[in-house]
Amino acid sequence: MRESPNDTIAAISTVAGAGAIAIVRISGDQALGIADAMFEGVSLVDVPTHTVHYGSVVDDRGRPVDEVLATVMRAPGTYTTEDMVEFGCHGGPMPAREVLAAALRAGARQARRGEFTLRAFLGGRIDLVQAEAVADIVASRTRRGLELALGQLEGGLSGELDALRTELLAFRADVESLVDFVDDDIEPATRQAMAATGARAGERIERLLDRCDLGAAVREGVSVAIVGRPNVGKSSLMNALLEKDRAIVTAQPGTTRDAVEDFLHLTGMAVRLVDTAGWRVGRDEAERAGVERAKAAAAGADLALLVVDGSEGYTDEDRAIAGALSGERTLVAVNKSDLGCVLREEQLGQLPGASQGHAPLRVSALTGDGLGDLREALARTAAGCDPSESAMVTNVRHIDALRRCRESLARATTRVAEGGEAELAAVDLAEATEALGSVTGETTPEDVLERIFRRFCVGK
Ligand SMILES: Nc1nc2c(ncn2[C@@H]2O[C@H](COP(=O)(O)OP(=O)(O)OP(=O)(O)O)[C@@H](O)[C@H]2O)c(=O)[nH]1
Ligand SMILES: [Mg+2]
Repeated sequence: MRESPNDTIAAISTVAGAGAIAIVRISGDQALGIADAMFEGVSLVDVPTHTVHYGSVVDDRGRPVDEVLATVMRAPGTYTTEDMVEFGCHGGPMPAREVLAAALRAGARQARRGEFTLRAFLGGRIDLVQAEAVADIVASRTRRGLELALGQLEGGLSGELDALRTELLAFRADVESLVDFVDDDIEPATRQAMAATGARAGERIERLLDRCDLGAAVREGVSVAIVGRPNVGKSSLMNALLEKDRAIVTAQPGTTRDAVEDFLHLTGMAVRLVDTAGWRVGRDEAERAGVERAKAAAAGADLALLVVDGSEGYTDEDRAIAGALSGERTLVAVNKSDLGCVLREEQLGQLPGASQGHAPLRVSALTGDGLGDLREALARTAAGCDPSESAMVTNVRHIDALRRCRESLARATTRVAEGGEAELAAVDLAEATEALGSVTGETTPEDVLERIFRRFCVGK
C-alpha cells in the first residue's frame, strides 16, 4: 500500500517498556470506524465527541487482547485537527503492541515520526515554530527550557514573527509602488520615510537575534567551564557539586585531559558543568591538546568557574589564567579551605569577578564546606544569563533564516535610502519575506519539513 497523507495513522504514543499505562493513538478520516471495528463495548462511531468509554480491544478472531479506555475526539478540536481515538491500555510491552496490531489490521497505517504533529501543522492548527516547540518540550531537560518551549508553543515567537511580517509587507508594498516611477521623480523625503520602515523592521530582527544565544543557553542549560591551574581541585569540585564521582581525581597534576561534562541541577534550572584540563604549558602532546581544549571550553561557556588553591594563594599562574577570562562571567572558588587559606580578605576582593558583584567563595571539595553558597552563587549568576521574554529563537534554523531575512532587508533599505533601483529593492524584499516565511512554515521546503519532523518520536 502506498503511503498517503490522507491515510489514517496509528502508533503507540507512550514509551516502550514497563509503565502503568500505555496509549495507542489513531488519527485520520477513518479513525472512528477503525477504532470501532477493533473495540467491544459501545459503538464508538455513535458516541459524542470528547468522551471516554470502557471496553475491550479484540483480535481478528474476536478474542480480547486488552481492556481499555477509549477516548473519542472528533475533528477539528483535536491534537491533529482530524478525528482521533486514543486507547489507554495496560502498561508493559504486550498490550499496546497488540492494540496497535489490531488497529493496523483494521486499516490504519503505522505513523511515521512526528506525523501526528505534522498533521497539526498541515491542518493549520499550529505553525512550524510551534511544531518545533513541541519537539523542544519533549527534549527539554531544564524547567526553564520547558517554559521557553511552552511559551513558543503558545505562540509568543509566532506573534513576534507576525508583527515582523506585517512590517515587511508594508515596506514591500511601498517599494513596489515606486517601481513604476522614474527614479528622479521620487521625493527624497518619501525615500527616507520608506527607509525608516525598513530600518524599524531591521531592528525587530536584531532584537530577536539578540535573544537567540540566550535561548540556546536555556534550552541546553547554561554552561559553566571549571578552569584553573593543575591540581587545584577542579575535578574534585565538579564531583562534590554533582555529588558523584564523575571526573577522575588524583594527587598527580595533569590528571584531566578531555573535558568532562554533566548537568548540575540547581533550583529551577540546570547548568552544564564542564571540567577541563589544568592550564599550563603541557609537557606531552596529549596534555597540550587538553589545555587547548580547556581554553576553548572556557571561551565557549556562558560562565567560567575559576578554581584556585587557597592554601597556596593566588599565584602568577592563576593571574595569567584569570587574565584570559572575562571578569563579568567569572566566579572564583578558593578551594581547599580545610588546609587553611593564605589569602587575606582584601586579596580576595581583588580576585576576578569580585568587582562585578561575584564575591570569591571559600570552599572545600574535600569536606563540602561552602558548597551550598557556591551552588547559590552559580544559580544566581546563571540566572543572569536568563531570559525574561518568552518569544525567543531557540533554534539554529530560525537564526539562519532570520539572518538571511536581515541581510536582504538591509540591502533593500540601503537601496531605497540611497536612491537605488526600486525593482532590485523589491527583489530583495521578496527574498526577505521568503526567509521569514520559512521560519513559520509557509515557504519551508519539503525536505526541511521532513528533517524537522524526524526529530520527533513515533506517536508524537
Ligand atoms: N585537602 C584538600 N584536598 C583537595 C581538595 N580538593 C582537591 N583536593 C586534592 O587535590 C588533588 C588534585 O585534585 P583534582 O580534583 O584532581 O585537581 P584538578 O584541578 O582536577 O587537577 P588536574 O585535572 O590535574 O588539572 C587531589 O589529591 C585531591 O584529593 C580540598 O578541598 N581539600
Ligand atoms: Mg582534573
